[in-house]
Amino acid sequence: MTELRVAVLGVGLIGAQHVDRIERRIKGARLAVVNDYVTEKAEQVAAGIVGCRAVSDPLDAIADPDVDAVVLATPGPTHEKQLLACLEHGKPVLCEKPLTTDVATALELVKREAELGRKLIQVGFMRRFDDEYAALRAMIAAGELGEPLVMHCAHRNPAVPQGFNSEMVVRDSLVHEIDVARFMFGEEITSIQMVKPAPNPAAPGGLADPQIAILRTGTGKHVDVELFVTTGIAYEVRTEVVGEKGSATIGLDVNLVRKSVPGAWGGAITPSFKERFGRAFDTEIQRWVDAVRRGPGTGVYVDGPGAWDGYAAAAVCEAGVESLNTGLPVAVTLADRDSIKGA
Ligand code: ISE
Repeated sequence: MTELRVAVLGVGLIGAQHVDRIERRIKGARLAVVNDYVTEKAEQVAAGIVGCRAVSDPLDAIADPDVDAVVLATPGPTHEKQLLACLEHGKPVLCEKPLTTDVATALELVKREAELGRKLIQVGFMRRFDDEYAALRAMIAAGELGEPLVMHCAHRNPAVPQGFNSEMVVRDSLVHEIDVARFMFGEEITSIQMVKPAPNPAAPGGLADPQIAILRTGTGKHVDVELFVTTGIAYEVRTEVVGEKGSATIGLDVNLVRKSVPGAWGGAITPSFKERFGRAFDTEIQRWVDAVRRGPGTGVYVDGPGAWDGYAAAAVCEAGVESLNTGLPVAVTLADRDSIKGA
């Protein structure tokens, strides 16, 4: 295939970053179409890119004959319709999380894609493409930690946008560790409990922060996550896996360690997910573009987490939100994957 012609739908925070990376760093792809619910914003982006047009209706952008593949960075509630349109037109799609905002529609998408017999949907769990996460995964897979048993995670943000509420801590933030736990352990999550400790006095009203998540996997492995999204300090995302033969930690931000101030030492910490995961996003999009270009020969248009992973994460989030309200552990029940041929 010649250069992949990509449509980016949604040019807000993350969509604009994808536009920039496709324009500047990704090989084998170019931007053909952009879309946003604020039409002028899309027009402004398109005006700066040779060969790129703004299309005001997202479904028209997907159907556009000049578009080979789609990046969805639109608000979650619009994903279901847009993903169905991608399947209908046979267009490979990289969809930022969430797959959809409820479990039933997420499962429906899994089934629809399976019926097509082609893997067209990739979900944007970018941490899987980060060098440190990939190294930890490889270490576990090689048996270097023996049987992995426990995972401790911290997910701290300096601040969140206005209107970010307690439920969003589960659906927008914890969702990453849910995917990481499934990725590292290679098992589904079977229960989740959310705990709300004494709140940060600086957190806005309506936001329970910090929160602690306790997850259990199919074979009884334990995962705990501290979520603290109003630290005022930095973007800190750490994961420690403890196994039969030792432990390993990633996300310590240990790059340059400075000892140039008398009586002190230190280094730099990332201010936001853009700096922490920028390279992971580049790798994710490059590998997706490469997979899509190979797709006609392989029938596989993804290289990374797919629709099932998006569905499984949505199911755990749904149970997490229920637990947030009751404080009790909530069981996660997934559909029988083996009964959905091709899922
Ligand atoms: C945001 O949506 C993200 O995906 C970030 O990676 C995460 O750290 C943040 O908490 C979310 O709000």
